[in-house]
Amino acid sequence: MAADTPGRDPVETQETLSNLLQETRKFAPPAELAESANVTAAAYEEAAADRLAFWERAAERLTWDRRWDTTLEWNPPFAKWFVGGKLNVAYNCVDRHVEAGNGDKVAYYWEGEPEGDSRTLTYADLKREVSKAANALQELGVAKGDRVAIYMPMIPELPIALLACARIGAIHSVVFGGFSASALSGRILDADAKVVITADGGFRRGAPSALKPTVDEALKECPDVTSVLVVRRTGQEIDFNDRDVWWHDLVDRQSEEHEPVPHDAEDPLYILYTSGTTGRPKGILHTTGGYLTQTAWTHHAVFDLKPETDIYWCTADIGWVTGHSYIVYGPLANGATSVIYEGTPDTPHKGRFWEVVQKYKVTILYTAPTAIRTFMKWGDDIPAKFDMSSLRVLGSVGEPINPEAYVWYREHIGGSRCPVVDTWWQTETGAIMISPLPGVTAGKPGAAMRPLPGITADVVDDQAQSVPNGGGGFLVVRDPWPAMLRTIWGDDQRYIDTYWSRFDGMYFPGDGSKRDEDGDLWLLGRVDDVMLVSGHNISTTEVESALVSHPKVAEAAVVGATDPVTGQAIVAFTILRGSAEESADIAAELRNHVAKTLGPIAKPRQILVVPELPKTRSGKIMRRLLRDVAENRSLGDVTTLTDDSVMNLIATKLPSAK
Ligand code: 6R9
Repeated sequence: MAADTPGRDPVETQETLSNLLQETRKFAPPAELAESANVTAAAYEEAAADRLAFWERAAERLTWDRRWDTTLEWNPPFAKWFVGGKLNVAYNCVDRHVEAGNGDKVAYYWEGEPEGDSRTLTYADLKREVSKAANALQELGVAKGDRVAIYMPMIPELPIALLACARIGAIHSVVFGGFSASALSGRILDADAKVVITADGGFRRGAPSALKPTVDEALKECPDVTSVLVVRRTGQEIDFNDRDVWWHDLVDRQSEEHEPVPHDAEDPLYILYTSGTTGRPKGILHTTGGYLTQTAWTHHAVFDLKPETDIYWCTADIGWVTGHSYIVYGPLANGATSVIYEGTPDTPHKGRFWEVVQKYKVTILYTAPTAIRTFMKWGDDIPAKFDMSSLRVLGSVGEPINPEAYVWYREHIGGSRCPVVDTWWQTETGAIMISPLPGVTAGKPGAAMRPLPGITADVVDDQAQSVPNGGGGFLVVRDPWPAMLRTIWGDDQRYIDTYWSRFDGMYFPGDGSKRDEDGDLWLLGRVDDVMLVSGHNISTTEVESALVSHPKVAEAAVVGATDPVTGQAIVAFTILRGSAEESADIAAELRNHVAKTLGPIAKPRQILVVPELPKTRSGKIMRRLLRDVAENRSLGDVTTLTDDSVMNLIATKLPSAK
C-alpha cells in the first residue's frame, strides 16, 4: 500500500507511485474559443504574482452588502475568507439578475423523466418561488443557523429549497434521495435538523418511487424534527402525520416578497455528508462568501460560460456536491441558463441524454466518467442519431477519466471539436481545483493538467518533498482556498486528523497523482486503492485505463489481492462493449494487451468478464468490495451500493477467477 488513508493508521509506505501509462495525444483549444475565452493564460501569472489579490478580484464578481476587511485569516488549519464581508447568497444567485433586467431570462429548463413533463423557470419565477419558500420556512419557525434536512427528487423545488435556506441563513443538509432511512436519520441527528423537506416520491426508470415512507421511517429516530414539508410530485398514496405539511398548502399562500438580509461571509451555508471508505459519515461544512466566490469563478473560467448564449447542463444529482456547486450556486451566481433532468439516461431509451441535448441545444455538458463508459458500452450508433452540433465544451468529474473514454467523449459527443475539461475536486474542496482551461490548455486525454489560478496543489513523496517531473506520489494542497471546507460539523479534531495530519501544514485529499515530463498532473485514484506488486506501487487507474484502451472493453476495475509471490497481485473485472463477443481467450488477450501497454509488471493475474461493477450511488467504483471478492472474504458494508444484486452477479463468475 502506498500510504495511509485519511483517518486510518499508516500502513507500509513507499516513496513514490510507479508511472506506467504513456499518453502522447494532445488537443489544442479551438481557435475561436481561445480568442474569446473568459479567462486567458494571464490569469495564471496574475494569481502567481498575488494570490490574495486574484481571489479578491474573483470575489468582486459578486454583490456584497459590505466589503470585507481582511481577505484571509489563516490559523492553520482553520481559514476565514473575506472576513467582515456581508452578502446574501440567494440575492446573488437570483434577485440581482432580476434587478439587472434579466428577469425574463431562463434560469432552469427542467425536464422530468416522464416524456413531455417539463417546466421552465425564469429568474423572475425563481425570485418569486424562493421568496415564498423562505417565508414558508420562517412560518415553520426556521431561523438563521437552524439546520434543514432536504431529501428530494430532482424537481425544481429542490434548488428552490436550497436557495430559500440560504436566503434566511438556515443551514441546509441535503441527503441524496437514494439513501436509506438509517442513513437519513443518522444525518438528521448528527446535524440536529429541525425541519425536513421532501416529496411524496420521484420518477425513476419509468415508475414513481416513494420517498415519504423513508422519511417516516427515519423520523422514528428523530424526535426533535418539528415539521416535514412535502412536495406533491408523483401523487402516490402516503401517510400524513401531525407534523407534515404540504408544500402547496403552505408555500403557495405566502407573500412573493421576501427581503434578503445580509449574512456574514463566514456564516455557514450548508453541510454535506461524505461517506468515505471508513467510519461515520463526515458532515463537511461550507460557508458563504468564499464558497460562492470560487464556485462562481470556476464555473465562469472552466466552462467558459457566456450567460447570454450558453445552455449549460450538469447531469449530476443535486444531492452530491457537484449538483450543489455546479447546478445551483455557481451557475446561478453567474446568471446562467441551465438544464435540470430528473431521471436516468436509459429512460425511456438509451438516447435520452442526447435527445435532451438536441431539444435544448445544450452548449456545455458536464458529466461523469461512469456515464461516459456506459455510453461507450451501449454503442456509438446511439449518440450518432441526434443533432448535437450545439455543444462547445465538455466536462468530466467524479473519477479519473480513462484516456480512451476521454477520446470517445470528445469524438462521439463533442464531434471532435469540443475541448474536454477533466475537473478534479472533492466535496471538501467545494469547487474545482485542478482542471484545464478550455481556451488556454492543450488537453491530454486522462490528465486534469494544472491547478487552477489561485490554487497551490503539488505532488509530494512520502517525506513531503515535491516530486520532480516524471514522478508520482501524493496530491496535496499547500495553501488555503476560498471554497475549502471549514471543518467537519461538530468535530474539529476529526477535521485536523483526517485532512491536515498526514503532511505537516498541507491539505491531504487522499488521492494519488503523477506529474508528467511537462509538469502536468494525472490523478491516479484514492491512495488506499494503490496496489503494491513486487515492490512497485501501481495505481488502479493506470491498469484500468490500459484495459479500457482495448477495443473490446468498455469498463474495468482492478484491485490488488494478496499473493504469496508478489505481495499483491492484480485482479481485473471488466465489462465488454456492446458489440464485443466474449470469447474463450479474452482473458489472455487482455492480459497481453496490458503487458504491452504498461509493461509486464502490470499484467493482471486474473481477468474476469462481468456484467456490471459495484458503484456508489454517485457512480464511483467500489474497489473495496471487489477486493473482498478477489480475496474470498465475505463482503464488507454494502449500504452505499446502488444495486446489491451486482455482487451476486459477480460472484457467479468467481470459479473462473481461481
Ligand atoms: C466532485 C466529487 C471526491 C473524489 C476525489 C477523487 C475523485 C473527483 C476527479 C476524481 C480523478 C477527477 N475525483 N474528480 N479523480 N479525476 N477529475 O466527485 O466529489 O464525491 O467528494 O469525490 O473523487 O478521488 O478525492 P466527491
